[in-house]
Amino acid sequence: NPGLYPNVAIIGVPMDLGADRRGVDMGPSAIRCAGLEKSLLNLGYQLFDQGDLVVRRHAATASCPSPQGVGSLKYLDEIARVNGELSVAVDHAMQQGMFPLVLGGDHSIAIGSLSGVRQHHEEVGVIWFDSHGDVNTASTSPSGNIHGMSLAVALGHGDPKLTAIGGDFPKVKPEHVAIVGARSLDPGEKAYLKQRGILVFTMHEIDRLGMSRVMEQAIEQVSRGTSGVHLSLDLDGLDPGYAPGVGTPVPGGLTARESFLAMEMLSDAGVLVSAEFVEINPILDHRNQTAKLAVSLIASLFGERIL
Ligand code: EXY
Ligand code: MN
Ligand code: MN
Ligand code: MN
Repeated sequence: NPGLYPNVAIIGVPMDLGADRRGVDMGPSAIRCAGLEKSLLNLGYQLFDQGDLVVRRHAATASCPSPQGVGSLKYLDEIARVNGELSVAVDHAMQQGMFPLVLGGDHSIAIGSLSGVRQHHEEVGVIWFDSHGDVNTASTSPSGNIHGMSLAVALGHGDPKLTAIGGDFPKVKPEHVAIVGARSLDPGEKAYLKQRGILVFTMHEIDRLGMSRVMEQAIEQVSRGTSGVHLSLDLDGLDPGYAPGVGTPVPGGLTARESFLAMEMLSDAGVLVSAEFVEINPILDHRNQTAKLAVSLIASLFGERIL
């Protein structure tokens, strides 16, 4: 079932400078080793694996554990540079009629993905699947880690080196975003989300309504007035029981079944134009279980069904 996009461009981004803990830079390898290619080929897709972008680490940041970066925006310059390249890579893939499937890497790479998609869709819908909101700015961030700021940057709030990537304008509008799975929001993030009326399905709503109704409403919200939807899936949206290999695990998360249902519903809606799977940390994983789960989720998103 190749669906709408028979050609898939795979773009790896071995980035971990947006997070405090090293290891998510190995995410793209882990996902490939978990059998991504075979799984998508079996579904009838043509794959164009572009390999990995180059993330520069000087000797100090390459050590493990990584030394804490400094300032309110750690490793800003390199993160901005890589996201600029990612934006171009996503843009080129879409220019060639391919579906960009971006493999992270920490969640700061959503900045480049969304900037690239925005070159092709003036109004982009976003499903932000995450235990976090990632809407901090330098002034609200408790950590200075840019992976906790990427959605705010896409909405136009952040350092100009990041918000200007791919053009100095917001890449996404607040009414075109739905966050699914939230359960760890900083005080400044709560204020940010409320102020802008952003649709957030926390675990509370998911427990009360069920994933089926939540995804119906989320898809409806992000499809209205947009020409395409981007899925930004942070594996820490799932409960650490299912996805232990993530940079910042948060208990009380989504089950595998809820997550599969979300992928199937999104796939059935036929609105998706791009996707990214981020924050897999193989160092913390058990026998690549989290990357394997990611590959299964990707297969569901690309149309795999039981019958
Ligand atoms: N909200 C916290 C911060 O900004 O530091 C934690 C962010 C973790 C971000 C992860 C990837 O989604
Ligand atoms: Mn995230
Ligand atoms: Mn997260
Ligand atoms: Mn609109």
